[in-house]
Amino acid sequence: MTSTDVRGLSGTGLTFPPGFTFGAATASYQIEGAVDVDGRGPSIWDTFSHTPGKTFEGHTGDVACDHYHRFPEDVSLMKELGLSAYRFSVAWSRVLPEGAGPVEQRGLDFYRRLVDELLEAGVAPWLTLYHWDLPQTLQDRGGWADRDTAARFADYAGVMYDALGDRVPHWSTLNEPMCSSLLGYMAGQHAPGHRDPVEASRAVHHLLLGHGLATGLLRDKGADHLGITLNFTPMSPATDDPADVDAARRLDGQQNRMFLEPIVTGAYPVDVAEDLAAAGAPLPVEDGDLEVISTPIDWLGVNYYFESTVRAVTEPTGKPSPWIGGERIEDVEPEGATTTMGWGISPSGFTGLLTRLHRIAPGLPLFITENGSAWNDVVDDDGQVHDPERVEYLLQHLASVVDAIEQGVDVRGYFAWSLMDNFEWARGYDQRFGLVHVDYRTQQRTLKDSARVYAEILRRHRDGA
Ligand code: IFM
Repeated sequence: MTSTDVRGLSGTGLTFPPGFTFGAATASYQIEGAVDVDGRGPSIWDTFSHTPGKTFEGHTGDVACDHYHRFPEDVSLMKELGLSAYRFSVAWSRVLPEGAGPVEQRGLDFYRRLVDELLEAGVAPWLTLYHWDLPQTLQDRGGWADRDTAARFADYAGVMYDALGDRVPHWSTLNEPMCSSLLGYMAGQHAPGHRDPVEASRAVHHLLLGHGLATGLLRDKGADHLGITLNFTPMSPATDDPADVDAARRLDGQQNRMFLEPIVTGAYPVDVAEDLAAAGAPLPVEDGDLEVISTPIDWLGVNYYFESTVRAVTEPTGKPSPWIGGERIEDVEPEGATTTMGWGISPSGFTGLLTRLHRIAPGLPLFITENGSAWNDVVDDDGQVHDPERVEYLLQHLASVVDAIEQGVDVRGYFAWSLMDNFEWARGYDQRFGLVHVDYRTQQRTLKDSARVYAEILRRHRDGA
């Protein structure tokens, strides 16, 4: 892609409302490295990634992108791209090495320096308190299956707000509680690697409870731009056979509605609560919990990657499943091209999702907190990284956001996943989602073509072109 090609974007029709936020996102364990530095305590992802057989070729986040030491360079890249915002997460065990108790000032100072650097560069910090790296000490006491973890999360949120509330305007409690609960405690594909429906159902509820407690506390401390990020996957039945239709209902319930509805309506969907109870894993709701969980938020973070088609099968699939009571449901292979994650590409599903969310929660502004794709990126002989598939994915999905806005959906921002290639959890460094290529041997950063395209879109938006 040459600069002339990039300038040829005028035909894309990508016009966003004034003030629209454009950013990129990362997460602590995926980029920071420095796991033994400055008093950081271990998290469940240290334990999991160091357990043989859990991640691709035994990859760990020990070094990752070494962002802990290289953040000034990374912030310079953000400035060069013209990002107006940067979404990052805090490693709880850097700040509270045991999850609770003494604060590690050196860990807190790292985030202070990062925030200062961002502000200096004119990039607004969007802070996520929890992106999956639970302190191991709390897991040893039961993790998210234990109700007390919700209270510990709120305490940690308070520590962070006291330290950074004066300089960080945008706060988010959790990233994708679906993954923390159902991938971590049901499918066992993520830390802590358990396969227990009762623990999984408890983790769902306690994550949401932690979100509500933290939201209330931060609000009392003065936060006025508070949200949560949920990951949504539209689910369709493979056929109109009632068994397939019911499979799609169940998975839509556990993937999408089970997390959204308690927050925006103050109740779990009745059918989902019944499914979980029938599977012997009832949601452990106590009096008053749903009032806490539905503490008002100011915005909803939406992560979207792909749509799923599902069908019912007569025998259990025998594969680890994130779905409670979903042993007889399987995914249908996506049609057409897939990313290297094996995910289908469906920009129209994105518009459909956004209009649906707007119908369910009409007054709630939406921010796309993650969207992106993984491809086999290499640094070419010309020293550049040509990633036409990611460019196309980006343009198509931005167009879907524009479509949704034109249909009246209140979308206020878009964060690309991810700023740079990083540790893709159980898939290790095998999957590259970045706008910026990272050579993990040298830590050299190289802007991909998609980064240049994104920068050009942002420039045109800023200039009102
Ligand atoms: O890398 C992850 C991120 O941590 C959470 N959302 C999905 C991304 C791609 O799998």
